[in-house]
Amino acid sequence: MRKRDPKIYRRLTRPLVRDSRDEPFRPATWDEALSRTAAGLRAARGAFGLFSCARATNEMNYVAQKFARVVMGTNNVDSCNRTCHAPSVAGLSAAFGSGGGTSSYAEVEETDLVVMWGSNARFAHPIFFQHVLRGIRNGARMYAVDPRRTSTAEWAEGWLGLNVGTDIPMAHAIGREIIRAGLANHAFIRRATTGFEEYRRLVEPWTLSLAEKVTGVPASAIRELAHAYARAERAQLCWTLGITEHHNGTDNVRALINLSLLTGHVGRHGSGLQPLRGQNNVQGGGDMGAIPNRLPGFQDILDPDARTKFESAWDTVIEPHYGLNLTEMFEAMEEGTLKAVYCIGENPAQSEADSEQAVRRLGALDFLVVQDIFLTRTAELADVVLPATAGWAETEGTTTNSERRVQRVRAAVTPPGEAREDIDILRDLAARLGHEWKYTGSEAVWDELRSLSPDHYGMTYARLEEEQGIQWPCPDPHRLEPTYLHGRLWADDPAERGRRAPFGLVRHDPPVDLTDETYPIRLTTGRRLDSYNTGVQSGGFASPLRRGEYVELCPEDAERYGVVVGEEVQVSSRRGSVRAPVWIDTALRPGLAFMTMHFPDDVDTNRLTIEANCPIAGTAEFKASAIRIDRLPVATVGS
Ligand SMILES: Nc1nc2c(c(=O)[nH]1)N[C@H]1C(S)=C(S)[C@@H](COP(=O)(O)OP(=O)(O)OC[C@H]3O[C@@H](n4cnc5c(=O)[nH]c(N)nc54)[C@H](O)[C@@H]3O)O[C@H]1N2
Ligand SMILES: Nc1nc2c(c(=O)[nH]1)N[C@H]1C(S)=C(S)[C@@H](COP(=O)(O)OP(=O)(O)OC[C@H]3O[C@@H](n4cnc5c(=O)[nH]c(N)nc54)[C@H](O)[C@@H]3O)O[C@H]1N2
Ligand SMILES: [Mo]
Repeated sequence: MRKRDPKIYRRLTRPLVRDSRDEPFRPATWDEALSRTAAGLRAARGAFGLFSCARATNEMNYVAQKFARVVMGTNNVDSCNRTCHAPSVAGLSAAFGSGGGTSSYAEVEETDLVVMWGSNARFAHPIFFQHVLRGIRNGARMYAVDPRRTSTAEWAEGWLGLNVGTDIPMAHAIGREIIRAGLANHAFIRRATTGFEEYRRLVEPWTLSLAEKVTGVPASAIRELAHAYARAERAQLCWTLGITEHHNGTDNVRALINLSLLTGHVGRHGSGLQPLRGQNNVQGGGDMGAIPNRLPGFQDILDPDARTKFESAWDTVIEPHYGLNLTEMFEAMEEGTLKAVYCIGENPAQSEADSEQAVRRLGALDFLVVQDIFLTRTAELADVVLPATAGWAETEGTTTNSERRVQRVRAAVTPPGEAREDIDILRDLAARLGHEWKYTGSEAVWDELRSLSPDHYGMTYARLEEEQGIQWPCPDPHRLEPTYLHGRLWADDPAERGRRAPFGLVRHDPPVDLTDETYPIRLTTGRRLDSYNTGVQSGGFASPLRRGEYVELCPEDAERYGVVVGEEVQVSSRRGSVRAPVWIDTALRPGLAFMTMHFPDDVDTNRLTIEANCPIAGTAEFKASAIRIDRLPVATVGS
C-alpha cells in the first residue's frame, strides 16, 4: 500500500489548484482558487452535493446548508452523521417526533441502572464515561451488551457478549421477559404509547432459550438484564454504533426504544435514551439543517409553513422535497447525475464502506472542491483545495454535544498561513455566485439562526456564556426547560401529552455479508482510545500509546490459523484485500475479528467493509463483514 508522505500531516496553509487531475497541485492565490471554485460550481447547478463538517461550528454548518439551498438551489447536503447516528435520529423521530438524545449527562450520575449497548464509551466517549463512573460510585449498576469484552464492559456488573447483528433478538427477548414477568409499566403503556398488543405478539416467539441460541448469550444473563432494567426506578439506555452501523440500524434503534416504552424509562429525570453522538458537533450539524430533510431547528422541509418562513428570510425558493443523503449522493455519482461535490471537513475516500468504490466515484466527478485543514486522501482527488481554520481553538462559534447542550467555542490560536474561516470562505464564494451575505462574525450568523429556530431562540451568545452552555429546546430567553425531553408523555392532561409514542414492529434480519467456508470470520470494526477516525487529525504525531493497525483475533483463532502476534497476514473480504499484522486479544470470541479505521494509509480497512445500507437512514453495515485470513508465503513475511 502507498505510504503517505509525513508532510501530509502538516496543516494546509495555502489554496491549491491544478488544471487537470494528472497534474500535481500548485499553490494559488485565494482569488484564483475561489474563481475556479465558483466556475466549477456554476457549471454544476442541478448536479451538485455538499458534504458539511461535523467538527466545525454550528454557525459554519448553518452557512454551509444555506449555501447549498440558496446559492446552489439544492437540499443535497449531508455529513458523516450518515455513517454513524442517522439511524438514531430516524428511530427517535419515528417514536417521539424529535431526533435528539432524551437525557442529560448529569442524570447518568443520578440513575440506578446504565445499559451500554453496542457502545465502547470508555474509549470513544471518555468524558461521558466519567459521568457513568460517578453514577456507579453513587450506586448505579451497569451492563454492557457488546460482542467484545471491551474496556467499557470491564467496568460493568454484567457483560452480554452477543453475536454481531443479533441485537433485535436480544431486545425482543428482554421485552418478552419483562411482559411475562409482569414487570411492564402498563399505566405508562396505556397513556403514552400505541401498538403494544402488536408488539406483545411480535416478541412472543423470542423465548429466552431461542434468544440464547441466536445471540450466543446465556438465557440467565438475558433474564438478569431484563429484570434489572424493568425493576430499576430510573434507567439510562445508551447506545452507539454497535446498534446503528448495520443494514437495519434504524430497526435496531426502534427495538431498544421499545424497551423504554415498555417500562416507562423515558421522559423522566434519570430515565432516558442516550445515543452518544460521534463527532464533537455532529448533533449541531443536523440541528443546523446540514442534512437533506430538515431545515435549521429540525424543521421538516416537507412542511410548507417552515419552507415559507425560510424562503422569506432568505429571499429564495426552497426545493419542496428531500435532498439526497450522503449515501444517495455516492449512488448518484455512479449514475452520473451528481457531477460536482463541495466537501468540507470530511474524508470519505477513507471513511466510506467499500472505499475502493468510493474513491473511484469521487475520482470520476467533473468537479471536486475540498475545504479542510489537512491534505486528506479525498483532497488528493480534488481540483481545488481550500485551507480552513480548525473549528477547534481557531474559530469563534458554538457547538452542540450529545446531550443537546450548545456551548461557545473560541479562537485562541492563530491559524497557520493563509487559512481562512470556513464561514468566510463560503460567504466569499456565495458573493461570486451572486449572493451578498453581510455576515460579520459568527454571532451574526447565530442570531439569524435563532430568529428562525424556536428551539434555539432563547440562547443568545451572552446567555450561553452566563449559563456555561444551554440544552435545546430553549424557546424562552428568560427560562430554562427541563434537562430531559418528552416529559409531556407523563402529563395527566391528554392534550398536553400530545402524540403517543408507537412501539416499533421490527424483525430480526441478520447481517448481509454472510460468513461461509471461504469467508469464515466475522469482522467488526471500530475505535481505539488513542486515535481518531481516519487518522487525519491523530496520525501525524508519534505516540507511545499508539500501536498502529492490526487484525485482532482471540487466542483460539490465532492457534487455529497458526498465526502469532506481529505476523503479517492477508485479510480478504468479498470486496477487497489488505495486509495487516496480527494482534491477539482476549476481549474477542472465536470467529470474531476486530480492526479499526484509524490507519488507512497502512491498512485500508474499508476496502473490506460492505456498502449494505439501512434503507431508512442510509448508514452502512460497517459492523459486520465476512473475512478470511491467509498466511503469507514465508519469503514475504515482514516485508
Ligand atoms: N478515541 C476515539 N473516540 C471517538 C472516535 C474515535 O475515532 N476515536 N470517533 C467518534 C465517532 S465519529 C463516533 S461515531 C463514536 C463511536 O463510538 P462507539 O460506537 O462506542 O465506537 P465503535 O468502537 O465504533 O463501536 C462500539 C462498539 O460496538 C460493538 N459492536 C460491533 N458490532 C456490534 C453488534 O452487532 N451489536 C452490538 N451490540 N455491538 C456491536 C463493537 O465491539 C464496539 O465495542 O466515537 C467517537 N469518539
Ligand atoms: N470501518 C469503519 N469505517 C467507518 C466507521 C467505522 O466504525 N468503521 N465509522 C464511520 C463514522 S461513525 C464516521 S463519523 C466516519 C468519519 O469519517 P470522516 O468524517 O470522513 O473522517 P474524519 O477522519 O473524521 O475526517 C474529518 C476531516 O475533517 C477535517 N476537519 C476537522 N476540523 C475541521 C474544520 O473546522 N473545518 C474543516 N473544513 N475541516 C475540518 C479533518 O482534517 C479531517 O480531514 O467514518 C465512518 N467510517
Ligand atoms: Mo461517527
